[in-house]
Amino acid sequence: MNHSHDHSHHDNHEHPAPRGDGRPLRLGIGGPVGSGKTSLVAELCTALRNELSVAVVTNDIFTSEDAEALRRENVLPAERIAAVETGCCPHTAIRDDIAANLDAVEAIERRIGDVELTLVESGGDNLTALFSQGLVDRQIFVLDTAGGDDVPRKGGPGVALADLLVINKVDLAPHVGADVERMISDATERRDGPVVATSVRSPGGIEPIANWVRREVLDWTLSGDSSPGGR
Ligand SMILES: Nc1nc2c(ncn2[C@@H]2O[C@H](COP(=O)(O)OP(=O)(O)OP(=O)(O)O)[C@@H](O)[C@H]2O)c(=O)[nH]1
Ligand SMILES: [Mg+2]
Repeated sequence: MNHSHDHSHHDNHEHPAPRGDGRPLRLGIGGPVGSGKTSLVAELCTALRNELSVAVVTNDIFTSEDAEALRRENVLPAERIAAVETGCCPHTAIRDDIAANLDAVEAIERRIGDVELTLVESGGDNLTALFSQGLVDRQIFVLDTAGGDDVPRKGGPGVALADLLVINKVDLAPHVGADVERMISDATERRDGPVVATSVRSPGGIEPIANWVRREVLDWTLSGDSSPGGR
């Protein structure tokens, strides 16, 4: 683990109330099926749990598999992980009909009380799935290096508009003949925001993402910005 702090876990200790008017930063994690969203959430929780109070809401169509995987991995105390079974297209549940997700987010934030960062993992979908700004304040879009190195060039709202674009599984590039440099330059051409190419499951691979999240949480709490989509 890479954190510099060495506090005990959140299940044992009280946290100072968040600053600003208190609502946690809600961060959506979207991207195609299997690109590494749950892995990113798991590694992010592990990297940040000793410095921030974190909660997670996962989306699956018919099951709560992702939430169960996160609980099995012990990335957070079980009560900090909730599942929404959307029963419909994943993009609908995060973009158009967000009530179930918003309920789950508000319920877990209320129950835990001191949450500073709420992660919402979207069900795996296609390149068009973007979160509603009524549900999350910031969003990360996760692409799979092994999913084809022409994907960033094809663009789409996730690639263009997410606050952070992650090109994940670069460790697989040599095995699938993917040109990571080209993926980065194609992606950079299609967006204004940052691009990170990494392998979240490799040692230290989550750190560039964790650093971006740390800055976003700090900005959020300092500005007290709790307006939907305030950026
Ligand atoms: N080689 C490699 N494999 C990875 C990496 N990140 C995730 N994986 C693997 O990719 C597979 C899918 O990862 P998940 O994290 O479940 O992906 P997901 O986007 O949550 O999948 P859905 O929720 O089903 O859409 C798993 O076998 C992971 O272990 C990585 O950085 N490198
Ligand atoms: Mg998942």
